[in-house]
Amino acid sequence: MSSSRSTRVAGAGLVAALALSIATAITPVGASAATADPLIDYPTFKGAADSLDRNGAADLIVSSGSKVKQRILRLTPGGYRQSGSAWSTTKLDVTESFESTFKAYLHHFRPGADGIAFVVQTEGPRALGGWGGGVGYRGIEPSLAVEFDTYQNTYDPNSNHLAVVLGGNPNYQSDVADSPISLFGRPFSARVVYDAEDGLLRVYIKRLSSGATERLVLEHEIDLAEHVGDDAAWVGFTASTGTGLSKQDIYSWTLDGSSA
Ligand SMILES: [Ca+2]
Repeated sequence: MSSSRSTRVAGAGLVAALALSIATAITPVGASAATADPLIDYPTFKGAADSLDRNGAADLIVSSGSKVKQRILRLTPGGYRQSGSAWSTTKLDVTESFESTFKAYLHHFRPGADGIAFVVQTEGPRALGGWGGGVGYRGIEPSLAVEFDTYQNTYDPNSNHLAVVLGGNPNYQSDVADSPISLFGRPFSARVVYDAEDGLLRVYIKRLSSGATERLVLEHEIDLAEHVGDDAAWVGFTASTGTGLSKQDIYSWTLDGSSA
């Protein structure tokens, strides 16, 4: 690769940006904070080993950045043809509304591949899907995946998009939209909100820099309990790499909802 020097320079900037975003995250939350305790709450992934089932390439590690050292969920460690998944041992009642917020950082080699997904599924705590364009959820069924896709497969619009995918088949996107921010190379925050009463799923994304605005990217009508065939579902993340590869990290995760 001819760009090792510029990659190193950019990398130093990214570590600083990430340090800033983590520091920002420690400040008290605003008026929108829920009054009840979250059902799932990982400000970091310290102590998560017993409450998070990991499969494939996924692991809990201490991030090796020079300025940020904390326990994170690394879904893929940056090898070829990897897939990883992680599911909370706390099952979610999908007949009720919920809100899931997480911070992710997809980085390492350019171009990035293949991306991550926030997944609700009823296959089980060992569910693990295909590598490459499968984003770690291909074949997990029944499932709802909200994917953050950094690699353009033949069925994808581009290499920086979000999609709602049902039934574990990324070849068919129920809804798809360009990401308003770069998914690769900079940390971002995403929020998936399900309104059970209206049967509406909304996906928001935000850069982790000061003054960044959160954007609504996807809005999808779905009866989630009917789709996954049960009131109780596993919830978590998947990711994959292929011939392109990334380190794909979740730094924090909070879910407000009802226990199944
Ligand atoms: Ca893709």
